[in-house]
Amino acid sequence: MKRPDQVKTAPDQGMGERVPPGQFLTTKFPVLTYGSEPTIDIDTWEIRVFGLVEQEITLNWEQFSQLNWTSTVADFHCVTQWSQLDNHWEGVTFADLVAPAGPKPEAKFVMAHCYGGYTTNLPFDLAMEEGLLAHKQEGEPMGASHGWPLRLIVPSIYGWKSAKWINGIELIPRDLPGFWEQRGYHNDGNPWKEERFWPELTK
Ligand SMILES: Nc1nc2c(c(=O)[nH]1)N[C@H]1C(S)=C(S)[C@@H](COP(=O)(O)O)O[C@H]1N2
Ligand SMILES: [Mo]
Repeated sequence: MKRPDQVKTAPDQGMGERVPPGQFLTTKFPVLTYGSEPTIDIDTWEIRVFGLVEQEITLNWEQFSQLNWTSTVADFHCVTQWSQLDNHWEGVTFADLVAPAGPKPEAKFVMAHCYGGYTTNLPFDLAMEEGLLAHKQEGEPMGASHGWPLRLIVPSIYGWKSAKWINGIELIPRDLPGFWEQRGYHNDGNPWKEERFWPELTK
């Protein structure tokens, strides 16, 4: 991918083509959470797929565990300027999770809902292409502060779209802003275009 010209870039750390403009590499995975961490009991944990679907589904942890699991390696870019490369995630693709619900053709966007009330929005096609519902990080169940037992991972957009403690996937016809998108973050969050905050705020 090409960097836009004229943008301020982080110092070259030898990974130039993989580090978006204005980002710095880190080797540990920082925790970034707004507000307090939700407490989750795996026995009552659920995830629900609803909205523009043929049939709403709700899975408990045992049912989720029986889906088709897969692993991926991906980079992660937080809008607060850290990037971490080559993270290993294991879980179920967004596409595999929503398939049994039967997404309707009118489903164009996704609102991700989380324990604790956090939300974030993204295009349905993007979620279908690269979304992963991850349980394991670097081969181990992820830490509570990283979203245990399940978080969304969408590597090509900023990390705030990677909803931790996810418990709902709502398919919607028109785009709506999630938690940070209502509070000044860019709607789309493409790190290669530095879509960090509302254009009005960065002029
Ligand atoms: N539920 C929830 N998900 C969230 C957040 C949050 O505050 N609550 N923070 C987001 C932000 S801004 C980032 S950068 C990543 C950070 O993930 P990490 O804490 O595992 O590094 O989670 C995202 N997902
Ligand atoms: Mo972030």
